[in-house]
Amino acid sequence: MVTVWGRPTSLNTQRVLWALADSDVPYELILASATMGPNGHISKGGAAFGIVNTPAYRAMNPNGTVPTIDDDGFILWESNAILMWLALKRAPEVLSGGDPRHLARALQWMSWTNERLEPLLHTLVMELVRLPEAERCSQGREGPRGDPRSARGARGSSCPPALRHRRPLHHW
Ligand SMILES: N[C@@H](CCC(=O)N[C@@H](CS)C(=O)NCC(=O)O)C(=O)O
Repeated sequence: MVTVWGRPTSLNTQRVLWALADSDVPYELILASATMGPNGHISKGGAAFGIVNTPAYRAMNPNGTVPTIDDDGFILWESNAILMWLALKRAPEVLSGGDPRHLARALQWMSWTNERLEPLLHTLVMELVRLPEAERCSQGREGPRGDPRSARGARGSSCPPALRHRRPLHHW
């Protein structure tokens, strides 16, 4: 049995749950988050699932992020590392076809998304969905209202990196 701490609205949790389901590995999901709860993001006034700031959780995952897994006593965090673990240990035939080239190719794209794609996606979700409008960089917190890319020069350091400079979003 694998125990997963996470939340269903987390992309990083979802990829782990997806791999477990595809591999028919029995698992238990414990809802955990500092930012989301049963009624959505805490910025909307709801309570978070919690757990991630407890000493017991921090002892497993000092980042306080989700997901974290416990696989028969083996604790692991970082979703892509968890996927590698599952592919190597739990379901090599299903998740890699037993071919190291498939694993290497998967690692290539997972590294690319970590490095290049997800920081920008995070910025978009925060700016377009989660932050109250008054707190968005695109709404004048650090510059003129409207498209953040229309601002002249560099933005303040509290804006996400992707919004700090006039840099087209497709420039990855
Ligand atoms: N690189 C990490 C990112 C972990 C992460 O930032 N997870 C987000 C959810 S997608 C999180 O913990 N958010 C804060 C929270 O929900 O408390 C991974 O792939 O596991």
